Amino acid sequence: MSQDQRPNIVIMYADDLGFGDLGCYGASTIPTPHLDKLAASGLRLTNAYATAATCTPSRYSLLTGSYPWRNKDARILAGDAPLIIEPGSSTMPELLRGAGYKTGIVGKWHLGLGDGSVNWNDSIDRTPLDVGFDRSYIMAATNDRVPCVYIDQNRVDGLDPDDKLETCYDESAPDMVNELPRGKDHHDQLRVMYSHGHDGAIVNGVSRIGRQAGGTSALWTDETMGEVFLEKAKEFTSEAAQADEPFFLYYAFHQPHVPRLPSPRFKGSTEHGDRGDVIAEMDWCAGQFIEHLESLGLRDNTIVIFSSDNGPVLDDGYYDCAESKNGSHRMTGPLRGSKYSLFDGGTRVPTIISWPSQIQAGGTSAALCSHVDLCASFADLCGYTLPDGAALDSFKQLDAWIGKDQSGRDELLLEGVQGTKVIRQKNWTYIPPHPERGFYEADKRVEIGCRPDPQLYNLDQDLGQIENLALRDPERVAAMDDRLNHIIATPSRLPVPFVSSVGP
Ligand code: NG6
Ligand code: CA
Repeated sequence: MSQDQRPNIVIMYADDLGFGDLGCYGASTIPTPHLDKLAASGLRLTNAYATAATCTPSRYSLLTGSYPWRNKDARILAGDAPLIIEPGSSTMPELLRGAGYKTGIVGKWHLGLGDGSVNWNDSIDRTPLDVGFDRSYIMAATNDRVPCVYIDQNRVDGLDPDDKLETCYDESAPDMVNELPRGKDHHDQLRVMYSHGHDGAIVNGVSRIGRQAGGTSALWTDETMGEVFLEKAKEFTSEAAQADEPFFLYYAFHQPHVPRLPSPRFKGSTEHGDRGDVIAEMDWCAGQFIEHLESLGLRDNTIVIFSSDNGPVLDDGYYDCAESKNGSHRMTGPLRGSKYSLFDGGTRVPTIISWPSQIQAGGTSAALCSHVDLCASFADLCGYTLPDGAALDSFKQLDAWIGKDQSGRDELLLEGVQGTKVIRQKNWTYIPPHPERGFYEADKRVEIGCRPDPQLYNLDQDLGQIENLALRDPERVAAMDDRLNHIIATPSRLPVPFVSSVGP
């Protein structure tokens, strides 16, 4: 592709949005007109997967092109956890920057910061700026974890130098100076009660995971978070357009992750309470951003991908009526399982790609796609050669993503919660035996797909993964088990090992 034809690339990534949560994927009671329009302008993928059923592992794979278990630290991270991506490695933003793109991230990060202890009051080391982004406006982890502040480049945005910010994830550590009240001690100060975890620092009337002292000059307000990120995303895009450079933007929404606190504009806009309302809000943000691209004249040659980091969940730690108001809405459409699960509801996510100058409008494709392939696919698009040891599990799959190849991958691996794994080959899914763990939280009935016996499903005939065929097809089980273990042990693009010729 010639220099001046290089498309801009935008990845809009929802947090915990399910396969059935958008109108264009079958939701009839949550209005998502802007994302439906985006799908109508491009291609709707029905067989596309995030690599994991939780956030950090999934986002790690998206940005590095490696399966999450290649890095032992790719687990749901605390807000003060160290950066888990090696600075200077060939991440998606780094390779696009190498190909001349201006790169930006806005929104949820959750891949760690610093190298073990973060001083929030100074310039922060090891941020997105160290792994390929030119511009970064983020929250450190999740909207339910401290620190509840925005980070602009490598500084906490708006922090008064006299208002020292500290965080602590040790429940039993001594009180900190200026510590914010904790949910567990002050139920009277809570607007929404926690159901499990989430009994730490109270910010904006909602208690979070972790403890925070100070930083009150810089606290976020959940209800305006959508607009804050939208404005930053627009600002980045305008700047790139002015500089006349191609750009890559990773626009990582906080919706519909808990706590769900819609802006007044969307409060009460759906029949499903706050979960439905924040999905409608996210849809509006996506629509506003796309209109901005249009106003800059950039829509035709911009690849816009919209997807989600993992499947959906109703109660993820707060009594916010998501369960009681869900009604007949099916967050995962026809799929079994949800966030955390080895079943498809954990990882198969709505995935829309629009690129008006190249992709025919209104299509649907059942090509088997994994988010892990976007790294190698974009490298290919830009003529960038990935070095050995980079993007270990990423394949060039752009043709599948843009609807030119209807089959996509032959196989892929997926990660459930706590490192559990699944292999999908063509229309078959094999879940190896796992120690029985029917529930994720002690008091929470979340089906995560772990059983002590092998499970085999034929998705062509049984999309809902109901009928376990393992006993009827032991040969397929054995072959898929071998293949799963082989891929776990052998990344597709191994680094070249150093062999000393003179011995140890
Ligand atoms: C879990 C949290 C959940 C959510 C999740 C991360 C508890 C009991 N549960 O540990 O609320 O924050 O981590 O979600 O604290 S994710 O989408 O970022 O992976
Ligand atoms: Ca998530």
